[in-house]
Amino acid sequence: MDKKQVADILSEIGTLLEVKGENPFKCRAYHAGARIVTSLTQDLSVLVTSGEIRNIKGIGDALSEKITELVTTGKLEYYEKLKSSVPPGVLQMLSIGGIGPAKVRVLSTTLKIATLDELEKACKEGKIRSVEGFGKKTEENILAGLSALKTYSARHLISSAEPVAKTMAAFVAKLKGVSRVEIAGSLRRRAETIGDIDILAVAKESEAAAVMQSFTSHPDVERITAHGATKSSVILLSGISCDLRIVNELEFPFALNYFTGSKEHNVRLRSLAREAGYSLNEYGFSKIESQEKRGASKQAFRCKDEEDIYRMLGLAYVPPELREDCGEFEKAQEKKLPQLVTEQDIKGTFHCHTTHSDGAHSLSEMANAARTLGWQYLGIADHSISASYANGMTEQRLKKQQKEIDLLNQNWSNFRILKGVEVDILADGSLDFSDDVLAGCDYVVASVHSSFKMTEQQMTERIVQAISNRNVTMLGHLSGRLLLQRESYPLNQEQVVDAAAKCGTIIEINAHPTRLELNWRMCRYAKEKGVRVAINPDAHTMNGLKDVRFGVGIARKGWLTRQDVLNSMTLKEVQQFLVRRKKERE
Ligand code: DGT
Ligand code: CA
Ligand code: CA
Ligand code: ZN
Repeated sequence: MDKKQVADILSEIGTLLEVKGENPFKCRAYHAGARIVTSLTQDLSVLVTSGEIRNIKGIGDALSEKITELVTTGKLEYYEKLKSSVPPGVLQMLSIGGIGPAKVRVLSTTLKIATLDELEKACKEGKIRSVEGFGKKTEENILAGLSALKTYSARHLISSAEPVAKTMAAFVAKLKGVSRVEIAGSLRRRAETIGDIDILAVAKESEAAAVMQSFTSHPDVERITAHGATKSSVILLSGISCDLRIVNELEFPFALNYFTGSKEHNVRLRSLAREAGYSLNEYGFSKIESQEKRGASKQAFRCKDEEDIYRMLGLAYVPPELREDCGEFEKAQEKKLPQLVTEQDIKGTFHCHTTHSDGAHSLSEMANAARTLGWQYLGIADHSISASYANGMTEQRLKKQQKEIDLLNQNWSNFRILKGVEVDILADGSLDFSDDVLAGCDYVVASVHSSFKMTEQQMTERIVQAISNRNVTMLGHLSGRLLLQRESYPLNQEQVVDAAAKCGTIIEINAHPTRLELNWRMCRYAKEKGVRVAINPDAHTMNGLKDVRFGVGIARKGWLTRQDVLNSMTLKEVQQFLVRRKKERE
């Protein structure tokens, strides 16, 4: 378990204790412990093994024991027990924006509210406002929070859905009689968020029932919502639903194509098939005979894979990411689909954090993790001074970091840490570091982190002004949206892209699974305007570097090729590019 995971659990314990009405000092100790763990510069497992964790200021015996158990076993009995002592409905109430643990406690004790439905009812009946310390405003906040929860909890981040899908698919693949397994649906199309997981398997007919039985009795299954011979659906403990469909070998390509979707793509593909005199569905492909004879004397065509299906219709193979009925059919007809960027094209990245601001790992830890991924460079862009919540650096601290980078860079001949910084775009569009300091960096990422409440025009002008600064190399997370949490601030994204095109500014695809923007639709607009993108994980941990792959998914979904993506340059090319760009903007 890494620092972040440990810190999250400690702070959850603090919250649970608050809900249970425990001594406030005890609650605060856990929240404080979480903050201390996050900001530790040393390796947590070393501190635990050596027992030094006990001597850290603010971490007493109770906390150090719990941290030790978490780090060594990956679990904590105290936490599991505490969690199970709070009714599930009350836990859910904590995930609503608009009420904190203290209020949840009051509602569950005075009004005996134990589920979200009861909470909604109490709000609508105006019962909440009668409780001391609550008002009409709180009622409205709770209702708004509930409605957001409903919209959002129906979908999942790709980072939560993907590992679950892989586990279930690997489980099915090992079952007797199963010869093929593929994850289909929105996950295969690399959508921004995932409704449910769709798994498709080829199994011997004689084993299909047993396969379904094993699938529905997997230990991660919380509830079975459908159990059939060819299709079953379950809700997993993680809250994500998962469908399994079993087909035979011949049906597989058609089923894979159908269940990959999107629905809109399927509809178009079927109608193209129909125009060509074929009938296409999830089981096969056949020549349309006369209306009455359909089904009876179907002449079925074999397709060995999805490529075959597209070929039969005179189309180039359409990669799953492009199957959104957004122009892919026209290009596939002309055989002019782009050669999409791949994970193997990625040679490094640009927007990562270290312990110099709010990252969990040191410069050298991050660099070594990047080298392990086979990268040639790692761009570090820690926060600037205004990001005080994120331990933003002063100009002096940035200079100190750069010296440290110079020293580290002497260690390698084929790898470099690039010296970047993530500067805050202030409300008036200016940046919080001086031009001199920015000019001393290899590159500069500029991002909005505060003052979201502006009109669309103000926000657009603010960002356009920032990226027009000649020291700014790239724009960070364009719209500020957080998937399943927060909408974008009002912004005319096209205008910003137009401005970026004019000054040659790069726009990042922030690959953090909660951001994933430039969104894929805007990627296409950016490409049209000649704006290059950089795929940035915004990593705060070594593991976070791997998020780049989600960004590659978005880039592919946005029709981008390796030429459109800065990270596909080699170290040498990137260094030359950055120097040249500086000269051009002088
Ligand atoms: P999701 O789960 O909301 O993230 O999105 P999908 O695309 O995975 O949708 P899902 O799980 O409902 O269905 C999987 C695929 O099955 C979908 O992408 C296309 C196909 N499909 C489902 N329902 C229909 C339909 O009514 N018509 C057609 N043509 N295809 C459908
Ligand atoms: Ca799905
Ligand atoms: Ca589904
Ligand atoms: Zn960042």
